Amino acid sequence: MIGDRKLVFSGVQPSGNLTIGNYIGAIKNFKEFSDEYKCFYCVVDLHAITVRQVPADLRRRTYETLALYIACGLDPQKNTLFVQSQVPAHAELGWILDCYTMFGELSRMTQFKDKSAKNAQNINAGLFTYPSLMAADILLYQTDLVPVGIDQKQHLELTRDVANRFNQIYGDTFTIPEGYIAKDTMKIMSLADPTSKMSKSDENQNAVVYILDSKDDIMRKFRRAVTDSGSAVKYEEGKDGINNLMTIYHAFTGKSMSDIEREFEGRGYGDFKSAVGEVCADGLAPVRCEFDRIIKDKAYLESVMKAGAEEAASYARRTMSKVRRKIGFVN
Ligand code: ATP
Ligand code: LTN
Repeated sequence: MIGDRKLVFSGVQPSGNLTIGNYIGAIKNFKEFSDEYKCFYCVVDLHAITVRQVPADLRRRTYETLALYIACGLDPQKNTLFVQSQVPAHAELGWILDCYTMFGELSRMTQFKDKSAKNAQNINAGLFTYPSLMAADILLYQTDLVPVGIDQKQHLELTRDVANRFNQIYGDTFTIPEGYIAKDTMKIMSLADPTSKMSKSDENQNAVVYILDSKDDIMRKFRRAVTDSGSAVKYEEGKDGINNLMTIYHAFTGKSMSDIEREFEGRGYGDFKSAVGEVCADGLAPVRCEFDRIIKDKAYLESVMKAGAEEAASYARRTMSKVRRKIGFVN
């Protein structure tokens, strides 16, 4: 809480080109909080290096992720937009919270299991302790609300557990955060395999629609999207492919599932896939246009980063001095 305003924190890794999963599940919702809440939106580059990154690509994507935040409507005057590694308190509190997070807890994290399977040659300690760094991100700012996709629910629960544990040992130190998971759009699935999450690090380019894809690419990817053998546009258990397309259509049009069913009654999957492509491409066109403009202005982006990091650091400092004192570090 800041005065009587609640505090919102969320982050996106600059680990690849952002997808419509990131957009619908997370970023698109961020700006809804800007008017009422004090919002911190972070580019979490420390998290991104848990998977090996090419340095030049990481740097470029850090600028791009920040530019996308702004292109998606996050006004840097109203929101604190910053880069995680530019506020050293994240790493500092991350280490401290490592010491209050149990090996067994971290071993149960499904993201760790998934990523270890995908990166068998680089199962590093950072990949394992990723959730305590995420807890540090959130707890540093005394966050009330964390908007994320459903895949992050387990990490949020761990954050709450660690915060409660710390508070129990040392007395009230951290606000216990709540997740904000938009129910109807919480998980956008891969277009090639609708049983798995659409993920920016997927190697199959056709499985993923990127926010910055051209209209032609978007249309082509939706036309090729895997669906089941039926033909009616109907939201039903087990029809993962069509359910996913309906969720995406809903996200861009605001129409309910039953309205969508009515709209496409008697029309086949082909028609529907083209319609999803259209609303998605049209919905993203203004974002792409803004992005193209903003990304050219490095100096502007750097000024946003700098102001953001300074403001974030000043909030973080307050929590850190409390934490340091409670633990028994000499000031
Ligand atoms: P990676 O593939 O590198 O693990 P990612 O695509 O899962 O990345 P993150 O940067 O880890 O993306 O996630 C940023 C935010 O986007 C998180 O809040 C996450 O829950 C949300 N998100 C990511 N993918 C999806 C998806 N397919 N559907 C809904 N939300 C998503
Ligand atoms: N773990 C998240 C990214 C992330 C995050 C955060 C989200 C890092 N720190 C703090 C919300 C709050 C992910 O993989 N999507």
